[in-house]
Amino acid sequence: MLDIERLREDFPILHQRVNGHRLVYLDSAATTQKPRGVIDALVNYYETSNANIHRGIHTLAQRATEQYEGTRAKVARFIGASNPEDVVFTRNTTESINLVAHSWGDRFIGEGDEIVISQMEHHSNIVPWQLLAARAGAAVRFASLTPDGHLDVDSLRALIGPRTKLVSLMHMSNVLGTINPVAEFAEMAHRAGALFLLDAAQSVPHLPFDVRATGADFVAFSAHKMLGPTGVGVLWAREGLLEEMDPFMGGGDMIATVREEASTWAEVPHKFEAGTPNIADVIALGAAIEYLEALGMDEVRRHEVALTAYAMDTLERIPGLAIHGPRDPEERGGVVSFEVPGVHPHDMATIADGHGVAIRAGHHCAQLLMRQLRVPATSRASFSVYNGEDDIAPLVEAIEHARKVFA
Ligand code: C6P
Repeated sequence: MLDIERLREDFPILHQRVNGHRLVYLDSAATTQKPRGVIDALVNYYETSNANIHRGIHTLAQRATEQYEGTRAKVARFIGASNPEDVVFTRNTTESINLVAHSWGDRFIGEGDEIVISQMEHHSNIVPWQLLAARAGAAVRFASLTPDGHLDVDSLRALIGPRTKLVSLMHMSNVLGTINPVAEFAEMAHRAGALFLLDAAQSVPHLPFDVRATGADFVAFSAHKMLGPTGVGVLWAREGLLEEMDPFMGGGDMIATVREEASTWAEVPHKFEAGTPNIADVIALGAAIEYLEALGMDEVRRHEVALTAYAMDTLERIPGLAIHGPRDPEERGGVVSFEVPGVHPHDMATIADGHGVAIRAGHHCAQLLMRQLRVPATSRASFSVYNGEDDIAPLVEAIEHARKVFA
């Protein structure tokens, strides 16, 4: 069992009062807080090792390169990938997906081809495909949802056919919490000869993740949602795929030779990392991974399932309150989107802030899903390792306060 009291000691930001109350941070699906080890890794890098990588012969450059490439190996280990060379560092999940849309999509998607996604997706797994479809004369198809917040498997199956070149779906919904049976979806894509991209922005940080078990060809996620710094994303690709793809951006570090007539590319993954990368933050992602590994991802998942179950049981006792997404906490992650009758989510979040409780309100970059739910926005509480049952009572107090104000 996670020792939450002790664990909170590792997160300096949590030791403050907001609007006169203990800070209760329930917005980890947007971005997580950072443990001391991650902050120290950033400071330590700048104090002891700051240098550009892959270029210098001097000691600092070698040290920085070793630490940067060391994180690539840690990422591979964390997601069960056998080759660190299949891991590309980007800025975030959004950039990882855009990289695939350009470097793979512009080469392999053509007129009349189809890309299958779902109405559950985050905008970063919708818009890059719409842009690609417009460039290529292809079409984007949308699988629908069931009333209880699952992806409708029959609708997905019906959409996947001979024209399908790519199926791109999220692993865990940032609004409903739904965990999709992605291995099944990957198999459906592969049977049709299509590739499968997995948006793992909300899953890699919260559950034991084995890239082989997902069946995915591409996996995208962000460091800042897994206790790491902002400005670093990951794209993993099945062995051999990166070699077949064109570069995303051109510049330093991604070339083998540059001639007036033409240039040639560096080996993967460097072919996809043009220019000086976000060295310090990549190194600090390594510290975040070590922190999560020390906790144990099985423990992290167990903790979040128990906390989600407790939060749902408690919130459901509030008259009229409705929770979106699957009822079974085992089928979802630590994300609880809810409606308080008569209270707009933005008012709910403002009142919660007055109680020191940070929740998110809005469409959560999922406007297609909002339309399916027939709401303009939701209030959302989302959890990470530092949240405990004692964070739920302040949320309930804030909801009760909002109900009185808007009664
Ligand atoms: N969701 C949320 O509050 P970036 O911004 O590129 O790091 O991650 C994008 C992204 C992609 N997929 C899913 C499933 C996500 O949840 C997110 C980010 C945040 O829900 C910010 S909108």
